[in-house]
Amino acid sequence: MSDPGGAAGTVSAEAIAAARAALARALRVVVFTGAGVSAESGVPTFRGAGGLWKTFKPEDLASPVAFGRDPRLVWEWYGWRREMVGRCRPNAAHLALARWMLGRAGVTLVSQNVDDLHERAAREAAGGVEAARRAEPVRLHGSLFHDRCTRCACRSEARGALDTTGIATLPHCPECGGLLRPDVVWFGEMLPARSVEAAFAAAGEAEACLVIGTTGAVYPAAGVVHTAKSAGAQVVIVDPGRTEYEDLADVRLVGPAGEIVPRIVG
Ligand code: BJW
Ligand code: ZN
Repeated sequence: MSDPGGAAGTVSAEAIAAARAALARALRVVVFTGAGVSAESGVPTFRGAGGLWKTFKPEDLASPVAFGRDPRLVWEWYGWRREMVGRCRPNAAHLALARWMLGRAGVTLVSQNVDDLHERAAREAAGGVEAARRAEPVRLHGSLFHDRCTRCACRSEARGALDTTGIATLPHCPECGGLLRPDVVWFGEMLPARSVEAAFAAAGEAEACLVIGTTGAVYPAAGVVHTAKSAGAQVVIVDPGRTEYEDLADVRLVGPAGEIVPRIVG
């Protein structure tokens, strides 16, 4: 493995050039993002210092069992996150990726994020909903801003402020009256089949794989990068910390996404 840029805290011009060259050479690119791409927008990551899972246990708040036991508590937590993330804005990394995808063919963005910041960046960069489509991500873990019915499974955009005073005030399905839940993927749940298919198909065809801000610890999503590597893709990692992909990386850019991503796709 050649590892230009691997030394912690340094991003050499050589490493940036290597990443740019790998992306420019590739006819097909898969970009795989995690919570770290949104860290500079103010969205907390999950693991590591300040991560959500340091303060909150997923089994208490982000699991089907927790929701069955106390939907009000789970909705309270998701209400708090919706408000916090709703105030955040796409950062330089989201925007650079969106502009890049609007300007070139052959890029599939696959995201584990539920914060909708890639979608908002796409709309901002494209100037409209329709034009934004080609810069939208394949979402593997759902969206904080969508609901799903626990009875009929229909999906809807979250509307209005949440009232978590009691079960009756929680959001209910406009179609069947069933209790709604956040449309995110909790541990032990299946990922949306079409998204998984699209993500792994893109990874299997990719000549370059750009990985931004994920520890690569959560499966099956993390397998996107392994699939791309097995298919012969050059793997470029942008992350200030260590990830599960150290052995796969052809180029490591150790630093924050908001600084590095615009330099490699701008
Ligand atoms: C920066 C930065 C800056 C900081 N710039 N970077 C195989 C082996 C072992 C276990 C399993 C397995 N296959 C499946 C499992 C079980 C499980 C799993 O993977 N567990 C592992 C943790 C061990 N997977 C599942 O349960 C999945 N479902 C499934 O497998 O279904 C099939 C099945 C069903 C039934 C029975 C058995 C199998 C579902 C996983 C759902 C994950 N859900 C969450 C929550 C979403 C909802 C919500 O937000 O409330 O998704 S968990 C959380 O982790 C979230 C994320 O999308 C996901 C990944 O986290 P991510 O993005 O990597 O964040 P961090 O915090 O880990 O990393 C941040 C990175 O950013 C770090 O590297 C920083 O350094 C970096 N960073 N600042 C750039 N400025
Ligand atoms: Zn319903």
